[in-house]
Amino acid sequence: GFDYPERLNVGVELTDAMVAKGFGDHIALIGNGRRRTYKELADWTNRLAHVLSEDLGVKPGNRVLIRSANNPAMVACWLAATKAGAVVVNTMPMLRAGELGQIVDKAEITHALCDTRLMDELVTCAKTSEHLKSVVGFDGTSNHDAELDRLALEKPVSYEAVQTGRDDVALLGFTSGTTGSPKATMHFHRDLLIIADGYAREVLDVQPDDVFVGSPPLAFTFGLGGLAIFPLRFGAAATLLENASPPNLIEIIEKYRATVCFTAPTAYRVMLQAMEEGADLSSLRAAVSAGETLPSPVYEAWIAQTGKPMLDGIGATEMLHIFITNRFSDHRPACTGKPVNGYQVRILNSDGTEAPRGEIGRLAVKGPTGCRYLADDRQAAYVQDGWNVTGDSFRMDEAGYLHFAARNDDMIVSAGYNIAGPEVEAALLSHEAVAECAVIAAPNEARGSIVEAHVVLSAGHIPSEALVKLLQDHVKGSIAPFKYPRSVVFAKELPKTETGKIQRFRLKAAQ
Ligand code: 3SK
Repeated sequence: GFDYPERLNVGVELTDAMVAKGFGDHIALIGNGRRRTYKELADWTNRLAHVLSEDLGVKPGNRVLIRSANNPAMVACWLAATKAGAVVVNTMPMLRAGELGQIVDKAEITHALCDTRLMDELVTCAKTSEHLKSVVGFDGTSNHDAELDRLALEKPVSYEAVQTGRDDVALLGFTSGTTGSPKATMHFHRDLLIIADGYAREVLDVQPDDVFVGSPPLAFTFGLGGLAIFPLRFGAAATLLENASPPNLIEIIEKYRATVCFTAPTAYRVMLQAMEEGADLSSLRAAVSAGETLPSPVYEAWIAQTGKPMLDGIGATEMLHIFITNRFSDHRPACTGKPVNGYQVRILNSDGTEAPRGEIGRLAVKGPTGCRYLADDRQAAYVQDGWNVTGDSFRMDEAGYLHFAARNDDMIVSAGYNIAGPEVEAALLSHEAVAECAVIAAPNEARGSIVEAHVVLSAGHIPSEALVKLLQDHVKGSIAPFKYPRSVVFAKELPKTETGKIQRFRLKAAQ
């Protein structure tokens, strides 16, 4: 189990406590052309926390929204607000006033810290909000040229942090899903350490000389864990990229000899190509893939190129971070591995009973983190009998390994057959003509639904009827023939979220 003192402030644990442990001179954050040590980060966040408590009037428990791209200033604002006892909501730069408004209303946000380059939409949102009373700008480029930075420069470098309880809420993670209004998941101070002391210690064995890099936004708990909490918990360095496109990721890995990368399979595919063209990514010792199913060809090619496994894992905003994963010494293709220590899983039938081994069912999980929706009736559906019933269908094999089948929304029922869309995608991806694909259900009079594949072709291949037939035959030869895509649509690109997840619902909506 995890044993933390009753009084615990995760903002302090990741900064001043690290200085006290002797990491003061280690590099903590790299970004926007600067490197900052743990001592500098502790001082910076203490000055900012003074501003929050004294100038802005933030009280413990107030909800503070942060709006920024990934950069060191965003990390500093998050840590400072946490030290001041606030409950933080990190948000993505792409959100518009309407989406920000939903978050502000749901979380009853009173204060917002915003990169000055992203003020407009937040100011528009603040005009109609009954809760949001203060919006203060910070300089995301770290030139200390905005109101928050100027106020902070006047403050002392030590700060008496709010003595939060280990079970006080520290973070609200928003998750939108494909339908319905956004849900806010509440996470305690201890939860933020558990994901580091659990997954990151057990699976990644993080060391102080590690350098982290990756693409998920800090607004997504996958990014906050992988790009801030994990490195800072162990005295390692976090590189933060405002634009984490695959070419930028590659450049930063080469420049800083990054050792741990958190991103989605799409970016790893570009890295594989870049390595073939001479990029030196040999510093990477851990390539974590999540957020989207890892196609076997990408996993196999990574091992062939680097001699190291890619670590596929699955997490959920509700659970805070990854709870099932492959390991360096125990990994398989088309397999998500086994639960992280401390987590238990079950595969459930639709009536809630446990499915027999080998059968596909809903993935339920129980462990040291779990779902607590803020003021939301959907809590009762997500947590049943102490089990978190996720939105994913999995199969557990005889040896206890878990195999992803589909998002529950991605199960296709065609002429009475249950077909997992991702299984068809994996079959298509194993053909050299297919660079990317997404499989959805298309309405069909005779069969109810048919399997429809949206395919982006690899360089050198052009759409044709003959290629459709070739791909259909390829699927029939790889998996049970009834699963083949009766419709194949060629596309230049697939709709994706900022975190690289394919948005199948947008393909469905366009039908
Ligand atoms: O698998 C995911 O999508 C996820 C969600 C939240 C946190 C971490 C992960 C990997």
